[in-house]
Amino acid sequence: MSATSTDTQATNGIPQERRLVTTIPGPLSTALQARKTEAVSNGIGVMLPVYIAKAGGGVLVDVDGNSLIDMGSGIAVTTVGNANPDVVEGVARQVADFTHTCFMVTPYSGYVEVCEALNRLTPGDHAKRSALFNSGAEAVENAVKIARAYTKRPAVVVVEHGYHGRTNLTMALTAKNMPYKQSFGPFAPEVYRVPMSYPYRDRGLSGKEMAAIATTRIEKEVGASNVAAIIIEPIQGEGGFIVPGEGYFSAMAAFAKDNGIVFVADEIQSGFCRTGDWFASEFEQVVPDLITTAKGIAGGMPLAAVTGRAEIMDAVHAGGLGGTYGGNPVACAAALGAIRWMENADANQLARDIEAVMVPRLRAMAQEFPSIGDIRGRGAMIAIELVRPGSMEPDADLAGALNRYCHAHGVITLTTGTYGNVFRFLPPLTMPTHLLEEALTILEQAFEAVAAS
Ligand code: PLZ
Repeated sequence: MSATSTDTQATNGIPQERRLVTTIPGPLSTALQARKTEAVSNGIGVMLPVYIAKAGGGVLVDVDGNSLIDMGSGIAVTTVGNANPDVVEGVARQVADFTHTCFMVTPYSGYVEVCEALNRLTPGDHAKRSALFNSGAEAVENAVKIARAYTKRPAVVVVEHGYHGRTNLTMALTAKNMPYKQSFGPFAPEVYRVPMSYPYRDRGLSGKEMAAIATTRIEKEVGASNVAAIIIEPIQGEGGFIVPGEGYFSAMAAFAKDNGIVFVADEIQSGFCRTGDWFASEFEQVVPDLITTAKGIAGGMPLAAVTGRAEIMDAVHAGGLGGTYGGNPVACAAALGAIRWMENADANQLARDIEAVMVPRLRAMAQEFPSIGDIRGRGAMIAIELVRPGSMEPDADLAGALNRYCHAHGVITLTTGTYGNVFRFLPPLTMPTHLLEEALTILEQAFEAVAAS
């Protein structure tokens, strides 16, 4: 079968099955992990030491020949599937033509085309500009630089449970200490954190009420006229897939607008059809001033962007933004392939289809297992929050035990959240339904096994 851009499975020729031929991890992975310990800094942790040889559709195949169901997409990156044919074709063509010139020295069309696509696809029909970088953290840092240059103000406001990266400024913007910030301070100044709307834990306060608390804090403790930017993830990623209560995100955007503050939506995890919309901001019809993207933009090649209002993006002096590799031509070709695939395959519908399978199954599980305190998310960004039954006390141990069971049984799952008690699902949109169902069955068995032990 030839791969085409309407091939919604994009299997990379790999049988779409869960198949274990060794224990997990197998002997070849175990040997590689021993070499990793000798060669790689201990600071680089590995969640599941299964070394991957090939991937596509809904599976990862390891060096021992095990085929595992991928419910993580490398943390929301391979949304279009691993080795997606449109990405592979674009990369192969570009890498054979030229690999680098540095856009700031002698430019090339791919960079411009990616910026045109971003300007077209992001919310709002105002004049926009984009700038390309290598990683999500770099995009967020640059959004702050741009907002400060435009407003000539120092302060940056972020919210509880927020995650924005691991560089010095983005560590300051990130809420959680372990493992992201511990031992790495002092952090960048002029960063202020205000409450997030977290419906499961806000004791009945609505999204609008939480926004009122947050904006009052900004006014009283920072002074709105000192704030360059408010940065919020429309659905939080590392914070625990927290979906703010209705009205929170739009009220924060309105407050920014009223006070001349640049409203930045960090869509690095939630963007590019992950939630069933091109960008999760669209759900509340919010048009951010700036939007940061990465991850799903380029099917696994390192690329990130800041996109936003032309007058804000152009407030920076020429040469003020950049970097050697930002918008590398091979990464741009990958992005153009990924975006083309998302448009042709109706990726938003694929994400909604995944939600339609997952949420009813998870609801049924919650009936049986009272440790599922909350089910939340949208599209192919769904999570369950685990608590001690009869309470709201976070149960990170249970999340860990379920994770180990799923891994041992050939399903790649991820935990997340400030309290480490959120079990999250980020399948590629190329996940076949039968594998999605099978992954949920393994999760069900994990609950049963942990309950029995
Ligand atoms: N903003 C919303 O989700 C990256 C981090 C994994 P980079 N999230 C995964 C880890 O443990 O490092 C992320 C994000 C949001 C920014 C970032 C940062 O993106 O490409 O990892 O720098």
